[in-house]
Amino acid sequence: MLTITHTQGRARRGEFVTPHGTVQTPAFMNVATAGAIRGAVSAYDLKDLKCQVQLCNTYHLHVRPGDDLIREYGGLHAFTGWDGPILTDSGGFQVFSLASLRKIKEEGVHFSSHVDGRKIFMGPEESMRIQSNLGSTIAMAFDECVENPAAYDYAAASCRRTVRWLKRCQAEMQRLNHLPDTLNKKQMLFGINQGCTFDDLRAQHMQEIAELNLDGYAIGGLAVGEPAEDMYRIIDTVTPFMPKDKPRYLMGVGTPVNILEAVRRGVDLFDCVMPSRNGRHAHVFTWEGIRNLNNEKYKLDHKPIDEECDCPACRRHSRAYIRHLFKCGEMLAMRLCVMHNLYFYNTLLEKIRFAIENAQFDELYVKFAPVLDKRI
Ligand code: PRF
Ligand code: ZN
Repeated sequence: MLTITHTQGRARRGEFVTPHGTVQTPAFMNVATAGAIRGAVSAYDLKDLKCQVQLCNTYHLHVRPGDDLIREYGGLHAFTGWDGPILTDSGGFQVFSLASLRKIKEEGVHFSSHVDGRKIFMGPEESMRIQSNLGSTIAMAFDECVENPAAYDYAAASCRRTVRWLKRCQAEMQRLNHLPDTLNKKQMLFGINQGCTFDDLRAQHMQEIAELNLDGYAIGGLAVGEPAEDMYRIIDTVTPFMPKDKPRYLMGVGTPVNILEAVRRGVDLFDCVMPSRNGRHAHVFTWEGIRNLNNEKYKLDHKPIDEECDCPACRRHSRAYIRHLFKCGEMLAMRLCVMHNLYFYNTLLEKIRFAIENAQFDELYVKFAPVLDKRI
């Protein structure tokens, strides 16, 4: 259940109660694909970075170290040392983006592992069993994320199958949550809307899955190469059919401006590799725009990454020092920039929440939408 405490236009400020704690929404979920945020950031850093939710991956953890091992260990919370909410993505997207020799059938997907080429089968039931072994707070439904651009007929047939898969996910999760030795008997299930860039498919699919009374609803299949305008249009198309009292999650999005645009259209949850991936490449987000710390102009710059930021990196270190660490290939360079970027994203969402509470979201949007994605 999501309790909406404030709204401004279509933007929502809410509280999402989970068995592992309450998430203040809108929220950013921090990507820890294989159980760790890439860039040497540990679970003990997460609270300092204002992280609320960790996102891990069914496919990666199934391939290595194996969900059986994690279950035997005591689940993903014990394994990673994070006791807050964990969302696991179903593998649907990763199977389509990473695995090779893929064969999609009604029962599921046959593919080869990206690690060792081993043949794997994953369908809705397998994905739910793996996520149940991981004991995550929220499991995502097993879907097909169709590549962009797609033919209409293929997209339509894929949508039909994703609905059938979702019903199988729901039945399997209900069965697993009632077994006596299940790790998290209150595991939640989110459905995923698909339909490529076709508005009629998107709307119809969302109406169908909204009837299933799931714990939350995601918009998938976006940020896969389509123009941002298409993404915003599809959000406008599907949100009217999304239940008001359930969280709305835009998967794999995005830049700070994408997030502002989506919140304005009524989205509550986000995840993206951008803060960690960009940080590892010396690209840092600031309230003035995006800097590249490799740039010569920072070589004697005493200022922190962002003058307004009080993250662990900005409290102590200068642009000149971090630039030097990158030049020397020191791991600390990545760690500092990833920490700063995650802090920046979580602070952006905090500012968004505060603005909606105080009916100031329009001002926040006007102030930041023109600058945050710019390179400076
Ligand atoms: N499906 C799943 N995970 C995802 C996506 C999707 O469509 C996306 C799309 N950007 C990111 N992660 N299961
Ligand atoms: Zn900082």
